[in-house]
Amino acid sequence: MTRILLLGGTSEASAMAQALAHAGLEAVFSYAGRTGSPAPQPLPMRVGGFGGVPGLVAYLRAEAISHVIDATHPFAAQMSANAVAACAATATPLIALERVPWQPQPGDNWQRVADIAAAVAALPEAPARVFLAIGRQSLAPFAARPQHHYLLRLVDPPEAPLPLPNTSVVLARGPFDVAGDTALLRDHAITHIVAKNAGGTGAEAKLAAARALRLPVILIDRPALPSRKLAASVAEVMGWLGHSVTDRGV
Ligand code: 3Y8
Ligand code: NAP
Repeated sequence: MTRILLLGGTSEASAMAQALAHAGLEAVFSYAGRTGSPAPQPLPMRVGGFGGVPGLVAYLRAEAISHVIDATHPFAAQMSANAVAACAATATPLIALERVPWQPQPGDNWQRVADIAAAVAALPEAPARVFLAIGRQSLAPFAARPQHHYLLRLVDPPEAPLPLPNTSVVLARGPFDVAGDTALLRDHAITHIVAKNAGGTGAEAKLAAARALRLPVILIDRPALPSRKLAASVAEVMGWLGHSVTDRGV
């Protein structure tokens, strides 16, 4: 009896959900509940944490989950680590739908850094205008560099005061496009971009915009993850599930 838990929150997860629904497979789409109104999905959804590894183990057993697909963001390291541990503990087959990191192209001016702290350290001393395109959860470390003006792009309006003194905030959910991101960088006279090496297409527009405007990018490498079975495409995951995406003749 196939009953799939899809750990979501990315464009790839949304594409995966379409394929599972199309194949008529029983599946549940899981969001952490980070945003106020996450995009609807063609599958039953659950929202919120499981309660660490024990909570996920209990969920897998209670819901008789037969397969787990981890299609979370490459920076959702805790969720991915918990999925590896819980699936090992319950002998539940697990596969991660993972997008490859972005690679520099001619004209890119990237400085690769290991983590958020290294990104803070990589900013110049002289006041700059920084597009801090890393969301909301990792802003506090940049308060160590209050001399810069920070452009923030958030999904929801901030509930608490922001930890940075000198900011502009735009609200947007993405996926983003190059024309929009180029206009954004120009309108805010941005001199530096800080981004996570998320990979995929939903967030890469700012890199193309930076290339066009010849702006430097401080690019944060993704955290290390425990080894698990990987798939690079929805079709590969469907093959793993023993169902071809063309199962229904599409
Ligand atoms: C709640 C679900 C889809 C999925 C769309 C992708 C693309 C647009 C680009 C920039 C970078 C950032 C951020 C980003 C992108 C997609 C994808 C992606 C980056 C939603 C979503 C949820 C989240 C959570 C949110 C984080 C934040 C990160 C914004 C929905 C829209 C910066 C990551 O306020 C907060 O707490 C936001 C938290 C985790 C990173 C952070 O630390 O702040 N994503 N993003 C998911 C859940 O609850 O489980 O609301 O509909 C999903 C998407 N965000 O179906 O089309 O696939 O990557 N998301 C980064 O890459 O740096 C924006 O602005 O250029
Ligand atoms: P994280 O730090 O790896 O996870 C922290 C905790 O949040 C997890 O231990 C789990 O709580 C809960 N959680 C995370 N993802 C979940 C999911 N899909 N379903 C149920 N619970 C989940 O996670 P994060 O980096 O904050 O990312 C949260 C969500 O946003 C994920 O869906 C991710 O795909 C999406 N997202 C993240 C980023 C990013 O930059 N981090 C970018 C785009 C999208 P319990 O321990 O209680 O189970």
